[in-house]
Amino acid sequence: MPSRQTLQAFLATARKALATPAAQRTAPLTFVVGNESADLDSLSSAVVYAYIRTNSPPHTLHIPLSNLPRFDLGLRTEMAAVLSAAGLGPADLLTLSELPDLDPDDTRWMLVDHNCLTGSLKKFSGRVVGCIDHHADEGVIAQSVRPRVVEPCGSCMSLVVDETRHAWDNALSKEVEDGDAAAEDEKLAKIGLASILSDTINLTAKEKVRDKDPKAVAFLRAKIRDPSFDRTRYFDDISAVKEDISGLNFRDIFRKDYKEWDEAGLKLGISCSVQGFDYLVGKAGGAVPLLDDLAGWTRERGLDVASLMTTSHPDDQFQRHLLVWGLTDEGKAAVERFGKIRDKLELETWGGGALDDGAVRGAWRQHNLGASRKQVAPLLREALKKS
Ligand SMILES: *[C@@H]1O[C@H](CO)[C@@H](O)[C@H](O)[C@H]1NC(C)=O
Ligand SMILES: *[C@@H]1O[C@H](CO)[C@@H](O)[C@H](O)[C@H]1NC(C)=O
Ligand SMILES: [Mn+2]
Repeated sequence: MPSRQTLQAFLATARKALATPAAQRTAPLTFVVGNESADLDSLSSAVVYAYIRTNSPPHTLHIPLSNLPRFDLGLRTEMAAVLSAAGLGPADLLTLSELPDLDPDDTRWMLVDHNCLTGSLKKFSGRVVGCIDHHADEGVIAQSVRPRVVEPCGSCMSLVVDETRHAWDNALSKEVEDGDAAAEDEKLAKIGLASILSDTINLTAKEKVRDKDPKAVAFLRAKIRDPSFDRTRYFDDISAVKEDISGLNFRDIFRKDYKEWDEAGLKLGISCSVQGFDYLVGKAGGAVPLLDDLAGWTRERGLDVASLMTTSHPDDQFQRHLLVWGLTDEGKAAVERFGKIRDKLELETWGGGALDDGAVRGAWRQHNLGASRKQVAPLLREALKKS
Protein backbone atom coordinates (compact mmCIF):
# COMPACT_ATOMS: atom_id res chain seq x y z
CA MET A 1 0.00 0.00 0.00
CA PRO A 2 1.45 3.42 -0.92
CA SER A 3 2.15 5.70 2.00
CA ARG A 4 1.43 9.38 2.49
CA GLN A 5 3.18 12.35 4.00
CA THR A 6 2.32 14.08 7.22
CA LEU A 7 0.34 17.27 6.76
CA GLN A 8 3.42 19.33 7.52
CA ALA A 9 5.65 17.42 5.10
CA PHE A 10 2.94 17.71 2.46
CA LEU A 11 2.88 21.49 2.85
CA ALA A 12 6.67 21.56 2.54
CA THR A 13 6.45 19.49 -0.66
CA ALA A 14 3.91 21.96 -2.05
CA ARG A 15 6.25 24.84 -1.24
CA LYS A 16 9.12 23.12 -3.00
CA ALA A 17 7.00 22.47 -6.08
CA LEU A 18 6.10 26.14 -6.23
CA ALA A 19 9.75 27.15 -6.08
CA THR A 20 10.80 24.78 -8.88
CA PRO A 21 11.79 26.71 -12.03
CA ALA A 22 9.34 26.37 -14.93
CA ALA A 23 11.95 24.65 -17.12
CA GLN A 24 12.28 21.83 -14.59
CA ARG A 25 8.55 21.20 -14.23
CA THR A 26 7.06 18.27 -16.10
CA ALA A 27 3.38 19.01 -15.56
CA PRO A 28 1.17 22.03 -14.85
CA LEU A 29 0.92 23.09 -11.21
CA THR A 30 -2.46 22.32 -9.67
CA PHE A 31 -3.67 24.81 -7.08
CA VAL A 32 -6.50 24.76 -4.57
CA VAL A 33 -7.44 28.30 -3.64
CA GLY A 34 -10.11 29.88 -1.44
CA ASN A 35 -11.98 33.17 -1.40
CA GLU A 36 -9.98 36.41 -1.15
CA SER A 37 -11.81 37.11 2.11
CA ALA A 38 -9.33 34.46 3.35
CA ASP A 39 -11.39 33.46 6.35
CA LEU A 40 -11.07 30.26 8.33
CA ASP A 41 -13.40 28.39 5.96
CA SER A 42 -11.46 29.37 2.84
CA LEU A 43 -8.00 28.80 4.23
CA SER A 44 -8.77 25.45 5.80
CA SER A 45 -10.95 24.13 2.95
CA ALA A 46 -7.99 24.65 0.62
CA VAL A 47 -5.60 22.76 2.91
CA VAL A 48 -7.96 19.86 3.57
CA TYR A 49 -9.06 19.42 -0.04
CA ALA A 50 -5.48 19.63 -1.33
CA TYR A 51 -4.23 17.03 1.14
CA ILE A 52 -7.00 14.54 0.42
CA ARG A 53 -6.76 14.94 -3.36
CA THR A 54 -2.98 14.66 -3.38
CA ASN A 55 -3.29 11.38 -1.51
CA SER A 56 -5.96 9.95 -3.81
CA PRO A 57 -5.56 8.53 -7.31
CA PRO A 58 -4.11 9.80 -9.60
CA HIS A 59 -1.96 11.36 -6.85
CA THR A 60 -1.55 14.74 -8.51
CA LEU A 61 0.10 17.19 -6.15
CA HIS A 62 -2.49 19.83 -5.21
CA ILE A 63 -0.95 23.00 -3.81
CA PRO A 64 -3.14 24.78 -1.25
CA LEU A 65 -2.82 28.53 -1.72
CA SER A 66 -4.01 31.05 0.86
CA ASN A 67 -5.64 33.87 -1.08
CA LEU A 68 -3.97 36.81 0.69
CA PRO A 69 -0.53 38.39 0.98
CA ARG A 70 1.72 36.83 3.63
CA PHE A 71 1.66 40.10 5.56
CA ASP A 72 -2.10 39.78 6.12
CA LEU A 73 -1.92 36.21 7.38
CA GLY A 74 -0.91 37.65 10.76
CA LEU A 75 -4.43 39.11 11.07
CA ARG A 76 -6.02 35.66 10.74
CA THR A 77 -5.50 34.80 14.37
CA GLU A 78 -8.22 32.13 14.36
CA MET A 79 -6.45 30.29 11.55
CA ALA A 80 -3.23 30.40 13.54
CA ALA A 81 -5.09 28.89 16.51
CA VAL A 82 -6.59 26.11 14.40
CA LEU A 83 -3.23 25.34 12.79
CA SER A 84 -1.67 25.22 16.19
CA ALA A 85 -4.27 22.64 17.33
CA ALA A 86 -2.92 20.59 14.40
CA GLY A 87 0.73 21.15 15.27
CA LEU A 88 1.21 23.59 12.39
CA GLY A 89 1.76 27.32 12.05
CA PRO A 90 1.11 30.15 9.56
CA ALA A 91 4.65 29.66 8.22
CA ASP A 92 3.54 26.28 6.85
CA LEU A 93 0.96 27.89 4.56
CA LEU A 94 1.61 29.27 1.09
CA THR A 95 0.28 32.74 0.28
CA LEU A 96 0.06 35.00 -2.77
CA SER A 97 3.44 36.41 -1.75
CA GLU A 98 5.08 33.09 -2.61
CA LEU A 99 3.30 32.71 -5.93
CA PRO A 100 5.78 33.26 -8.78
CA ASP A 101 4.73 34.89 -12.02
CA LEU A 102 3.21 31.89 -13.78
CA ASP A 103 2.03 31.34 -17.31
CA PRO A 104 -1.67 30.47 -16.98
CA ASP A 105 -1.11 27.52 -19.35
CA ASP A 106 1.24 26.01 -16.77
CA THR A 107 -1.46 25.94 -14.12
CA ARG A 108 -4.78 24.32 -13.14
CA TRP A 109 -7.08 25.79 -10.49
CA MET A 110 -9.55 24.21 -8.11
CA LEU A 111 -11.71 26.82 -6.38
CA VAL A 112 -13.11 26.37 -2.89
CA ASP A 113 -15.38 28.83 -1.02
CA HIS A 114 -15.83 31.04 -4.11
CA ASN A 115 -16.75 30.40 -7.71
CA CYS A 116 -15.04 33.17 -9.61
CA LEU A 117 -11.35 34.06 -9.49
CA THR A 118 -10.70 37.63 -8.36
CA GLY A 119 -7.89 40.16 -8.08
CA SER A 120 -4.44 39.11 -9.21
CA LEU A 121 -5.68 35.55 -9.87
CA LYS A 122 -8.22 36.64 -12.49
CA LYS A 123 -5.73 35.92 -15.26
CA PHE A 124 -6.07 32.21 -14.47
CA SER A 125 -9.85 32.18 -15.02
CA GLY A 126 -9.54 30.08 -18.16
CA ARG A 127 -7.72 27.36 -16.23
CA VAL A 128 -10.33 26.48 -13.59
CA VAL A 129 -10.84 22.71 -13.41
CA GLY A 130 -13.20 22.37 -10.48
CA CYS A 131 -15.15 24.16 -7.78
CA ILE A 132 -16.71 23.48 -4.39
CA ASP A 133 -18.54 26.49 -2.96
CA HIS A 134 -21.48 27.55 -0.83
CA HIS A 135 -22.01 31.03 -2.34
CA ALA A 136 -24.49 31.91 -5.08
CA ASP A 137 -23.37 30.55 -8.44
CA GLU A 138 -22.09 33.42 -10.57
CA GLY A 139 -22.30 31.18 -13.62
CA VAL A 140 -18.71 31.91 -14.61
CA ILE A 141 -17.31 28.42 -14.22
CA ALA A 142 -18.00 25.93 -16.99
CA GLN A 143 -20.71 23.38 -16.19
CA SER A 144 -18.38 20.64 -17.40
CA VAL A 145 -15.71 20.93 -14.70
CA ARG A 146 -15.55 18.18 -12.06
CA PRO A 147 -16.20 18.48 -9.25
CA ARG A 148 -18.66 21.33 -9.68
CA VAL A 149 -20.50 21.60 -6.40
CA VAL A 150 -22.08 25.00 -5.82
CA GLU A 151 -24.89 24.89 -3.30
CA PRO A 152 -25.96 26.56 -0.06
CA CYS A 153 -24.44 25.10 3.08
CA GLY A 154 -23.35 26.51 6.43
CA SER A 155 -19.69 26.01 5.66
CA CYS A 156 -17.81 25.26 2.45
CA MET A 157 -15.84 22.73 4.48
CA SER A 158 -18.99 20.60 4.85
CA LEU A 159 -19.23 20.39 1.06
CA VAL A 160 -15.54 19.51 0.84
CA VAL A 161 -16.01 16.70 3.36
CA ASP A 162 -19.12 15.44 1.58
CA GLU A 163 -17.42 15.47 -1.80
CA THR A 164 -14.27 13.73 -0.60
CA ARG A 165 -15.82 11.35 1.92
CA HIS A 166 -14.66 8.16 0.15
CA ALA A 167 -11.34 9.62 -0.94
CA TRP A 168 -10.89 10.69 2.66
CA ASP A 169 -11.38 7.18 4.01
CA ASN A 170 -9.14 5.66 1.33
CA ALA A 171 -6.42 8.28 1.63
CA LEU A 172 -6.36 8.02 5.39
CA SER A 173 -6.12 4.26 5.38
CA LYS A 174 -2.57 4.64 4.13
CA GLU A 175 0.42 4.59 6.44
CA VAL A 176 2.18 7.86 7.10
CA GLU A 177 5.89 8.33 6.41
CA ASP A 178 7.69 9.60 9.52
CA GLY A 179 4.52 9.91 11.52
CA ASP A 180 1.57 8.34 13.19
CA ALA A 181 -1.42 7.87 10.87
CA ALA A 182 -4.09 8.27 13.56
CA ALA A 183 -2.48 11.46 14.84
CA GLU A 184 -2.35 12.93 11.34
CA ASP A 185 -6.00 12.06 10.76
CA GLU A 186 -6.98 13.84 13.93
CA LYS A 187 -5.14 16.95 12.83
CA LEU A 188 -6.98 17.01 9.54
CA ALA A 189 -10.33 16.35 11.24
CA LYS A 190 -9.73 19.16 13.74
CA ILE A 191 -8.94 21.62 10.95
CA GLY A 192 -12.14 20.53 9.22
CA LEU A 193 -14.31 20.77 12.31
CA ALA A 194 -13.13 24.25 13.21
CA SER A 195 -14.59 26.07 10.24
CA ILE A 196 -17.89 24.18 10.27
CA LEU A 197 -18.47 24.86 13.97
CA SER A 198 -17.37 28.45 13.56
CA ASP A 199 -19.46 29.20 10.45
CA THR A 200 -22.60 27.57 11.86
CA ILE A 201 -22.14 28.81 15.45
CA ASN A 202 -21.81 25.27 16.77
CA LEU A 203 -24.51 24.09 14.30
CA THR A 204 -27.09 26.39 15.89
CA ALA A 205 -27.42 29.00 13.08
CA LYS A 206 -30.69 27.56 11.73
CA GLU A 207 -30.91 29.84 8.69
CA LYS A 208 -27.47 28.70 7.49
CA VAL A 209 -27.20 25.05 8.48
CA ARG A 210 -27.93 22.42 5.83
CA ASP A 211 -27.97 18.61 6.15
CA LYS A 212 -24.36 18.31 5.06
CA ASP A 213 -23.12 20.38 8.02
CA PRO A 214 -24.12 18.05 10.88
CA LYS A 215 -23.21 15.06 8.68
CA ALA A 216 -19.70 16.41 8.16
CA VAL A 217 -19.34 17.24 11.83
CA ALA A 218 -20.29 13.67 12.78
CA PHE A 219 -17.90 12.27 10.17
CA LEU A 220 -14.99 14.39 11.38
CA ARG A 221 -15.76 13.97 15.06
CA ALA A 222 -15.57 10.19 14.63
CA LYS A 223 -11.99 10.54 13.36
CA ILE A 224 -10.86 12.15 16.60
CA ARG A 225 -10.02 9.39 19.03
CA ASP A 226 -8.39 11.60 21.65
CA PRO A 227 -10.68 10.95 24.67
CA SER A 228 -9.97 14.40 26.08
CA PHE A 229 -11.25 16.17 22.96
CA ASP A 230 -14.37 18.15 23.78
CA ARG A 231 -16.23 19.60 20.78
CA THR A 232 -17.89 22.34 22.78
CA ARG A 233 -14.65 23.42 24.36
CA TYR A 234 -13.01 23.44 20.91
CA PHE A 235 -15.81 25.66 19.59
CA ASP A 236 -15.49 27.98 22.60
CA ASP A 237 -11.72 28.20 22.13
CA ILE A 238 -12.03 29.17 18.47
CA SER A 239 -14.71 31.74 19.28
CA ALA A 240 -12.53 33.25 21.99
CA VAL A 241 -9.59 33.59 19.60
CA LYS A 242 -11.84 35.13 16.95
CA GLU A 243 -12.87 37.83 19.40
CA ASP A 244 -9.43 38.39 20.85
CA ILE A 245 -8.11 41.50 19.14
CA SER A 246 -6.02 42.58 22.11
CA GLY A 247 -2.79 41.84 20.23
CA LEU A 248 -3.70 43.95 17.21
CA ASN A 249 -3.04 47.64 16.73
CA PHE A 250 -5.88 49.85 15.52
CA ARG A 251 -4.75 49.96 11.91
CA ASP A 252 -4.91 46.15 11.91
CA ILE A 253 -8.30 46.17 13.64
CA PHE A 254 -9.65 48.55 10.97
CA ARG A 255 -8.26 46.54 8.06
CA LYS A 256 -8.90 43.03 9.41
CA ASP A 257 -12.43 42.89 8.01
CA TYR A 258 -12.64 45.85 5.67
CA LYS A 259 -14.56 46.56 2.49
CA GLU A 260 -14.47 49.53 0.17
CA TRP A 261 -16.80 50.93 -2.50
CA ASP A 262 -16.62 53.62 -5.16
CA GLU A 263 -19.99 55.25 -5.65
CA ALA A 264 -20.79 58.45 -7.52
CA GLY A 265 -17.09 59.35 -7.56
CA LEU A 266 -16.82 59.03 -3.77
CA LYS A 267 -15.00 56.43 -1.72
CA LEU A 268 -16.70 54.60 1.14
CA GLY A 269 -14.89 52.23 3.51
CA ILE A 270 -16.54 50.05 6.16
CA SER A 271 -14.55 48.24 8.84
CA CYS A 272 -16.15 45.56 10.98
CA SER A 273 -14.90 44.76 14.44
CA VAL A 274 -15.73 41.86 16.76
CA GLN A 275 -15.61 44.15 19.82
CA GLY A 276 -18.00 47.01 20.59
CA PHE A 277 -17.28 50.70 21.04
CA ASP A 278 -16.87 50.31 24.82
CA TYR A 279 -13.98 47.91 24.28
CA LEU A 280 -12.42 49.96 21.48
CA VAL A 281 -12.58 53.23 23.42
CA GLY A 282 -11.10 51.43 26.41
CA LYS A 283 -8.29 49.89 24.36
CA ALA A 284 -7.46 53.24 22.75
CA GLY A 285 -7.49 55.01 26.10
CA GLY A 286 -10.40 57.29 25.22
CA ALA A 287 -12.71 58.45 22.46
CA VAL A 288 -10.25 60.99 21.05
CA PRO A 289 -7.33 58.58 20.55
CA LEU A 290 -9.72 56.06 18.97
CA LEU A 291 -10.98 58.69 16.53
CA ASP A 292 -7.40 59.78 15.80
CA ASP A 293 -6.49 56.23 14.85
CA LEU A 294 -9.58 55.89 12.72
CA ALA A 295 -8.80 59.21 11.03
CA GLY A 296 -5.32 57.90 10.23
CA TRP A 297 -6.82 54.85 8.53
CA THR A 298 -9.33 56.95 6.55
CA ARG A 299 -6.47 59.16 5.30
CA GLU A 300 -4.44 56.14 4.29
CA ARG A 301 -7.40 54.86 2.26
CA GLY A 302 -8.39 58.30 0.96
CA LEU A 303 -12.02 57.92 2.08
CA ASP A 304 -14.87 60.39 1.70
CA VAL A 305 -17.06 58.45 4.11
CA ALA A 306 -15.80 56.02 6.73
CA SER A 307 -17.85 53.62 8.79
CA LEU A 308 -17.07 51.32 11.67
CA MET A 309 -19.50 48.54 12.54
CA THR A 310 -19.16 46.26 15.53
CA THR A 311 -20.68 43.12 16.97
CA SER A 312 -20.34 42.22 20.62
CA HIS A 313 -22.24 40.42 23.34
CA PRO A 314 -21.86 42.17 26.69
CA ASP A 315 -23.65 40.10 29.38
CA ASP A 316 -24.60 37.56 26.69
CA GLN A 317 -26.71 40.17 24.93
CA PHE A 318 -25.93 40.58 21.24
CA GLN A 319 -25.28 44.20 20.25
CA ARG A 320 -24.40 46.12 17.13
CA HIS A 321 -22.75 49.56 17.10
CA LEU A 322 -22.35 51.82 14.10
CA LEU A 323 -20.20 54.86 13.42
CA VAL A 324 -20.47 56.94 10.25
CA TRP A 325 -18.08 59.78 9.48
CA GLY A 326 -18.07 62.23 6.59
CA LEU A 327 -14.49 63.32 5.91
CA THR A 328 -14.52 65.46 2.78
CA ASP A 329 -17.08 68.13 1.85
CA GLU A 330 -18.91 65.70 -0.40
CA GLY A 331 -18.60 62.98 2.22
CA LYS A 332 -20.13 65.28 4.82
CA ALA A 333 -23.07 66.00 2.51
CA ALA A 334 -23.51 62.24 2.06
CA VAL A 335 -23.64 61.72 5.82
CA GLU A 336 -26.36 64.37 5.98
CA ARG A 337 -28.35 62.45 3.37
CA PHE A 338 -27.74 59.26 5.34
CA GLY A 339 -29.55 60.98 8.23
CA LYS A 340 -32.75 60.92 6.20
CA ILE A 341 -32.66 57.24 5.22
CA ARG A 342 -31.29 55.52 8.28
CA ASP A 343 -34.57 55.04 10.20
CA LYS A 344 -34.78 51.32 9.60
CA LEU A 345 -31.49 50.76 11.42
CA GLU A 346 -33.16 51.92 14.67
CA LEU A 347 -30.22 53.97 15.87
CA GLU A 348 -29.75 55.35 19.35
CA THR A 349 -26.86 57.66 20.18
CA TRP A 350 -24.05 55.66 21.72
CA GLY A 351 -22.33 56.52 25.00
CA GLY A 352 -24.10 59.85 25.52
CA GLY A 353 -22.56 61.16 22.30
CA ALA A 354 -18.95 60.36 23.26
CA LEU A 355 -18.05 59.58 19.63
CA ASP A 356 -20.47 62.03 17.95
CA ASP A 357 -19.78 65.52 16.78
CA GLY A 358 -23.46 66.16 16.16
CA ALA A 359 -22.97 66.90 12.47
CA VAL A 360 -20.64 64.91 10.26
CA ARG A 361 -19.90 62.05 12.62
CA GLY A 362 -22.47 59.91 14.38
CA ALA A 363 -22.06 56.84 16.56
CA TRP A 364 -24.99 54.73 17.60
CA ARG A 365 -26.15 51.55 19.15
CA GLN A 366 -28.00 49.87 16.29
CA HIS A 367 -31.15 48.18 17.54
CA ASN A 368 -31.89 46.56 14.19
CA LEU A 369 -29.70 43.54 14.89
CA GLY A 370 -30.47 41.90 11.55
CA ALA A 371 -28.65 44.61 9.61
CA SER A 372 -25.05 43.55 9.03
CA ARG A 373 -22.67 45.22 6.56
CA LYS A 374 -24.62 43.50 3.78
CA GLN A 375 -27.62 45.71 4.64
CA VAL A 376 -25.83 48.85 5.89
CA ALA A 377 -23.47 49.22 2.92
CA PRO A 378 -26.30 49.70 0.36
CA LEU A 379 -27.83 52.43 2.57
CA LEU A 380 -24.53 54.28 2.78
CA ARG A 381 -23.95 53.86 -0.95
CA GLU A 382 -27.42 55.28 -1.53
CA ALA A 383 -26.44 58.31 0.56
CA LEU A 384 -23.31 58.84 -1.54
CA LYS A 385 -25.44 59.47 -4.61
CA LYS A 386 -26.11 63.18 -4.93
CA SER A 387 -29.83 62.41 -5.54
C1 LIG B 1 -16.19 35.47 -1.06
O1 LIG B 1 -16.82 35.41 0.19
C2 LIG B 1 -17.65 36.53 0.48
C3 LIG B 1 -18.09 36.42 1.92
O2 LIG B 1 -18.24 35.11 2.35
C4 LIG B 1 -18.80 36.53 -0.50
O3 LIG B 1 -19.66 37.61 -0.27
C5 LIG B 1 -18.25 36.60 -1.90
O4 LIG B 1 -19.29 36.48 -2.83
C6 LIG B 1 -17.23 35.49 -2.15
N1 LIG B 1 -16.58 35.77 -3.41
C7 LIG B 1 -16.78 35.03 -4.47
C8 LIG B 1 -16.03 35.47 -5.69
O5 LIG B 1 -17.50 34.04 -4.47
C1 LIG C 1 -22.49 23.09 21.11
O1 LIG C 1 -23.26 22.00 20.66
C2 LIG C 1 -23.20 20.85 21.52
C3 LIG C 1 -23.91 19.70 20.82
O2 LIG C 1 -25.17 20.10 20.37
C4 LIG C 1 -23.84 21.22 22.86
O3 LIG C 1 -23.76 20.11 23.72
C5 LIG C 1 -23.07 22.40 23.45
O4 LIG C 1 -23.70 22.83 24.63
C6 LIG C 1 -22.99 23.55 22.46
N1 LIG C 1 -22.07 24.53 23.01
C7 LIG C 1 -22.24 25.84 22.87
C8 LIG C 1 -21.22 26.69 23.48
O5 LIG C 1 -23.18 26.32 22.26
MN1 LIG D 1 -17.23 30.15 3.41
